[in-house]
Amino acid sequence: MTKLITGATGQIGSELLPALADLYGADNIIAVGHRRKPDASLQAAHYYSLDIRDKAALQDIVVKHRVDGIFHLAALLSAVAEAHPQNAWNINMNGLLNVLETAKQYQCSVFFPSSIGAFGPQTPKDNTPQDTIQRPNTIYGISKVSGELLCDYYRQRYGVDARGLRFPGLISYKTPPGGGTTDYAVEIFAAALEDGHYQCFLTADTRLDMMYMPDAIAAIIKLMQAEPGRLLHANAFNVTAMSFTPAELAAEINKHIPEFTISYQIDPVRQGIADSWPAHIDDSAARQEWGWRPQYDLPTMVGDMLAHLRGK
Ligand code: AKB
Repeated sequence: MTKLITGATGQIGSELLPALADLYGADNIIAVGHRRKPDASLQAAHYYSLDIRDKAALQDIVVKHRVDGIFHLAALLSAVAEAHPQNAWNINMNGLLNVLETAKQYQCSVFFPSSIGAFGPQTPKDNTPQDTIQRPNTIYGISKVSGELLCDYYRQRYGVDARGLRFPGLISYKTPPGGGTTDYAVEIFAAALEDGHYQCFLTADTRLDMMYMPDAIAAIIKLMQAEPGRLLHANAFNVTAMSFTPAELAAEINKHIPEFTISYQIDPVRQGIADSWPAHIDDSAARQEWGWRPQYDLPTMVGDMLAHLRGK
């Protein structure tokens, strides 16, 4: 079994890579990145610098290494996508199309990360159902809901085993996210430790779903290993682990760093994006169909983040 990861040096990729290397052996993992080269700790036996829009180059790698599974993580996040809508559409959609075409041609499974961004202002904000209205008003959200539909299409029309999750904001200490709306929930930790203060770009009461990275990695692996017969949805599963506001996160950090303070200077673009997203999604389909169960809640995540960042 050989697995290829696109976006391998990004926030999710840099932690999924060693997890897959443990599972399948480092020699059976192909890391594909664009901007950064993975460091030695990422255990990439095979690394290729590749623009995901280059289908021929992707297919050469898949054929050369007899890849049978593609974890397609390369994409622009919500805030950077809003700044460059054409690029976002081009990279997010044409990248996924190339991956699905390659999977169809060479019989690979596909993992595709969707997002809470695939919902929109008309979606119910609380206990957002698995199957509900999706009319996002951001280019990121439009690319994510289109990606979900494209995965469904390749599954139904060509039998491609395309599976996916709708991730909330992901919190991690190894690799920073790049250009997301939920990035505040990562930036706040380094700021708390280094400066004792964080200036947040969302309002104190903006409630969004979040997840700690170890749970996100476990979810990807568990979904991809799930018995296909158990999956009624297969693709675009709601998953969450906690839901909090910047004020609540700051209060939790205060339990460890009493002198830490937070202030608010709102970025209208990111606030507009956040306001269009749900506050708390219902992930019961993932729990029922493939046994999703997160390990970390707000207090355990904050304790673990601070311990790692302090080098404990
Ligand atoms: C972003 O903020 O863009 C991402 C996401 C929730 O999809 N973290």
